[in-house]
Amino acid sequence: HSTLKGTFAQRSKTVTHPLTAYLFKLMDLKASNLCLSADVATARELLSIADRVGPFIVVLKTHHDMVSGWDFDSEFGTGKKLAALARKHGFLIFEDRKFGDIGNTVELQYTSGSAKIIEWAHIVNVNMVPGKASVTSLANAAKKWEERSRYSVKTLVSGGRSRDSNEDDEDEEESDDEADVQATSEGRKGSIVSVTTVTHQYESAVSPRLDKTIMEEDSGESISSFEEPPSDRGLLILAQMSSEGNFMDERYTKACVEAAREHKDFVMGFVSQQSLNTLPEDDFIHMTPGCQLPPEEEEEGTEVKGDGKGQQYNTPQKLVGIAGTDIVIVGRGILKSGDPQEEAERYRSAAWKAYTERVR
Ligand code: S5P
Repeated sequence: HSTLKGTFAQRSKTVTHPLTAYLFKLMDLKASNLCLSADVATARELLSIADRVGPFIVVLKTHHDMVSGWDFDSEFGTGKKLAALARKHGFLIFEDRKFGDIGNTVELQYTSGSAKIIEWAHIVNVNMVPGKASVTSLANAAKKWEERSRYSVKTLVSGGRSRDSNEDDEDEEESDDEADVQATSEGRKGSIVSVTTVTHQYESAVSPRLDKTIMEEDSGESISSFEEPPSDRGLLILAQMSSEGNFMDERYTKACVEAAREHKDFVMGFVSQQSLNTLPEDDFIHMTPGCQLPPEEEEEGTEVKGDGKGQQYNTPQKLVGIAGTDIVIVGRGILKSGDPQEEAERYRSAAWKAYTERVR
């Protein structure tokens, strides 16, 4: 399939989903096709590892429900702090929630509750066992949210230019969009105000104040030059699993691909063990967990064993080079090493080498 030979830069120009296009660009810019599975115990560790490993990755995968001390505050909580780090280093946040219920339930789990996953996670995934309706419902929920969040409501100030009190540092990029919006709508506090400017709520919510806090804790580095991600949300369908004896057979995987093709504006691709692009027009992105490298001192190509709890591992070379996945997802391989930063670089480099050799 052509996507196996296409470079990420090329694919970023032709792919339908704006978030996938952004991600491909990021991968090309950072020379990385690595996702860290940040399976850590506390919110403090999560933010710390995200900041340290951020430069080497393009996606940070979370399981928010295994993290203790997660702060659910919608403005200054863990989700928003992660979002600020995502902007600083240039990566997307993927909440590995594996939604798996009837449409109505998954929609509420995605948008409501304490976690309000849709607010801070660019990407989520679904376990499609209950049927395609779960994908449709998540797609509808995302659409509604995106429509609402594309327009951040500002109070009208004289002269037509408006500002939010906490966005004083914001640069003035929005003027292009201004003409598009001349509506009145419900303001945040329930009052009717004129909408005069458009910003991504997602970005404005990551207030400059918060960015600064994180910057100051760091070495005073300025915010990275990575373009802001689009406000679109994306879904990955869990089409194949890495675990021993899983029940995702070929027929099931095929149904996942069909569902993806039916929702190309929301489904970015798959969590799978291989590339599932088969039709000429398919350009889904694939992320693959169950990835480890043999220890540095051992020779290249050594088999990597599982974790004794059903997890099975393959090397980046095999997953990217042979099976044709785009991004490898690595958790304990990086987290349990003595120097996670150095180890992340070792994985980045190995996965990137497998990619460059594949497209050569
Ligand atoms: O098939 C799968 C799908 C996922 S999302 N197999 C997996 O292991 N995962 C997730 O990837 C799993 O939940 C964990 O967060 C990560 C793998 O972690 P590691 O420590 O084994 O690399």
